[in-house]
Amino acid sequence: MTTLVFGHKSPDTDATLSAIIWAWYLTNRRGGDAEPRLLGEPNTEAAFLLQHWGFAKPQIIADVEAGQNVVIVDTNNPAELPPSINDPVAL
Ligand SMILES: [Mn+2]
Repeated sequence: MTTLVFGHKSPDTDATLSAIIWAWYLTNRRGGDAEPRLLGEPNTEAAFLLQHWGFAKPQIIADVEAGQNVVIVDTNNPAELPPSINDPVAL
């Protein structure tokens, strides 16, 4: 399963770029399979940096599926995360 890496809603520069670098690290330095995601359009500064440094804008997601592997960066506030982030996994 691909691990999705994302920060908080209303992504700023640290939510956007830390998701990209952490997904890169997991994939290219730890032998994992990770991709960055955003929980909304990046703000003006983050969008500028993506364009300036030639990064593709990560896919924007509205929620996560139960059981999805995730890494959360730049927040520890559940109110800033996908609505289903705390849903239990059916075993
Ligand atoms: Mn932030």
